[in-house]
Amino acid sequence: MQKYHPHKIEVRWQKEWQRARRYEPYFTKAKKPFYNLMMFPYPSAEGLHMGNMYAFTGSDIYGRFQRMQGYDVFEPIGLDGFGIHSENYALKIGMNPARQAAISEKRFYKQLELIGNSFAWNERLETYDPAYYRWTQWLFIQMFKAGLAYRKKAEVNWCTSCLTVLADEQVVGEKCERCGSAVIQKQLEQWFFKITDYAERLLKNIDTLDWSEKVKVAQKNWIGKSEGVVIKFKTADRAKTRTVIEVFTTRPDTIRGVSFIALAPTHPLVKFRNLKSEFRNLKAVHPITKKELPVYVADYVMSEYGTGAIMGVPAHDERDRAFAEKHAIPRIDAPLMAMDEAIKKTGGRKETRYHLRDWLVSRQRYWGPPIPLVFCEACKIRVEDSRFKIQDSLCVRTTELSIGELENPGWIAVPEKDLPVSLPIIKNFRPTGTGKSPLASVKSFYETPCPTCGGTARRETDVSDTFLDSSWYYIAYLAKTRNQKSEIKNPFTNPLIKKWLPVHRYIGGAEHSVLHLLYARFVAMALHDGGHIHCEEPFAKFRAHGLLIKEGAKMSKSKGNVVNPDEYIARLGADTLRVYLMFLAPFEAGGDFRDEAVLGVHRFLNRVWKLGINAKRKAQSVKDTERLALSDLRCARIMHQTIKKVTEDIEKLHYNTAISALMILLRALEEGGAGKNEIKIFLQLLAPFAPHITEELWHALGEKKSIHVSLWPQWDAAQIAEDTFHLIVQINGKTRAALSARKGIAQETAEQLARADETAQKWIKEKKITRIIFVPNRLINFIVE
Ligand code: ANZ
Ligand code: ZN
Repeated sequence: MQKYHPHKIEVRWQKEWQRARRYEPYFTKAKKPFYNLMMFPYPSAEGLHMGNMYAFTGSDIYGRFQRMQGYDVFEPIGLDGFGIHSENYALKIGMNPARQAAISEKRFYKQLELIGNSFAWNERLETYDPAYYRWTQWLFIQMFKAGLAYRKKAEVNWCTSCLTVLADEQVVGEKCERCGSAVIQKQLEQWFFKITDYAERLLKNIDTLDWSEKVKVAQKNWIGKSEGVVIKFKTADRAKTRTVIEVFTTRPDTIRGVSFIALAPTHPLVKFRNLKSEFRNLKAVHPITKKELPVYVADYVMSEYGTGAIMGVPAHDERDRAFAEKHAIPRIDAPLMAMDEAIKKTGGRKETRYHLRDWLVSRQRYWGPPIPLVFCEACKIRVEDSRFKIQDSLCVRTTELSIGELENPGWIAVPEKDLPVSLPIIKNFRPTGTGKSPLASVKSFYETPCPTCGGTARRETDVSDTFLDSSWYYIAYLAKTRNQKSEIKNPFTNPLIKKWLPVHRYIGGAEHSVLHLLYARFVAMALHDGGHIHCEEPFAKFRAHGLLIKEGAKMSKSKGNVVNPDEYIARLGADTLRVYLMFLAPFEAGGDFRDEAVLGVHRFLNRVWKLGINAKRKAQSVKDTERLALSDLRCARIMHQTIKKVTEDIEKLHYNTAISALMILLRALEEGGAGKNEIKIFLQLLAPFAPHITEELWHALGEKKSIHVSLWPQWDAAQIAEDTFHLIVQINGKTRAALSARKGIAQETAEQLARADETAQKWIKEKKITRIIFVPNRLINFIVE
């Protein structure tokens, strides 16, 4: 008998699927489009690791399942190859990131081919491809023109190892999200996107999304809406001019307990006064008691939140208490005040604040899309001039200037026809650490004529954040499709967007909850408002997969426990590895990778192989009847139960229990001497998990079309119900039919059922029945002449 050799069949099928464009939907004509997206990987140095494969397989199973439900599934793949991660690796090995990218790309795609996913290879993309980042730059320009990009000097996060600024979302516990090094604060002038303008919408829409609950909660917390009150405290400083300190509080009812005021270190008043020590003299007046309160500068007050100043209530607030104890400030245990009264008496105004900060998008690094803006001194003067004019005449827009150009005098967008602003290949791409990008020392790059006045201008030399690249890639995939009438010039005006977006199902890591998943939502909203796309939420359904761990620890390079899928695939085949990974635990829970257990799954597939090949041999010798054979009937219930279970489990991403159900069914089929039909159904149910072996056996059993476009089996509820049994109908002791019947029926009812059945009828018709043998809950046998 032919043995199971995965490496022989897997690559052959992968080639065949690609040749037949099996997984390329007909984009324009698709009747039931289903966009099955998974977060694209950044090509790390080690190549695809087992964690990637875990995520991709889980997403692919769902895609394959939907395809068999008759959907036109689009499952694209690409590489998120720009950014610090790739650049850090290139630095380590001393190779230009562009050259390194070409090498990683080849390797990654090869590995991605071997895992047997139903990728639409034709639409693959790489974010560092100039044809791609040209549109990332275009997107930047739209943000700029719409007034959603601005330049500001601010206290920003600075990674001491990556030597660049980071967005708040990229700082995890005061460490860099990418490299784990310490993050410090630096005053730098940077580009920001006004994501805060969208805080309320980003928050409100969350309730309409079918997303993993933990991701929704994380986004809500990150946006951090607070309904509070701003209260004014006058200063009682006799020497200097009197000023007012505004504090933001969510507990105005504690107003009587206020015993001090604290300012953030960068509060304007601190800067104005310059010397911290001077503050000992500064006092504020309590708006109700009129008592004088000391004013402090405290690190725990954040400059970017609320008003950057707080009222200290040691009696009710933990941090205030700690601070008061340290500085020997009295604690006042006064009764709470009715809210309304507190607001009235203090003259406070209600305000809503969000913790969300604007998205810092510039990076002082090399490996990213140059920010497509130019700075011109001459134009700056002109714009500032026209700004005054606009203010003077109160006219809304008298000039040709975009909001971005008006709000950032001197900054001009590179004209669309001049995109992309190409990233030059340079020798010294090492981060400088000076707060400037390496491009700032490449004269041939930054020297450029001003697009508006033609004078000498200077290009922006920072590049944009990688998260801008990945904020729109799901739109980009649709622009690379075949079978459109004309070539897509602008991916954002692609007619396919309407048909295929929002993404129907998105799968990825929960670590992107407040990074990619928030940025992509924001960018979609901005694009929607700009009239570019019809939907403002990009991902209708999102599920976070679990993490793959190894012997209890998260797989990571630093722990040295990263497992590479290649060797397993070479040894046991992709199908074994796929089924094994999905068998570990529910997909959303993650699992613990253990070597020994892989072999168990391999044995399971070997048995599947045996069953299929044996059935093929039998099929050649014995004529396969369409009716269920007597021995198969024992399998019928479990068969239908399994169809139901696997269908429902896949829908819930409970792949592990679907696989165990298939293991039980396999045992039943082995013992019951299953017919070809049952084996085929079994193969269909297994197909999303193990696409190669099932395709091979499917064809061995005589099928001509791919199993992956066959229709998913349906279960018969009557067959599953525990109170039914298969009534065997015999004529002269020969089985002619099997009917589903309720347990405990009397002979009379059984007779009626049998006579009503078409097949049985044929045998009884016009015959004289001499005797009827009835075995309750089993059979009815007509003895005829
Ligand atoms: C008095 C008070 C009494 C407060 C009390 C809390 C409890 P959320 O819910 O996060 O919005 N706060 C305001 N601005 C701050 C800043 N820039 N940095 C640090 N803390 C700040 O928190 C609002 C509360 O956080 C505010 O209400 C203020 O302290 C503090 F028993 O005012 B509260
Ligand atoms: Zn100019």
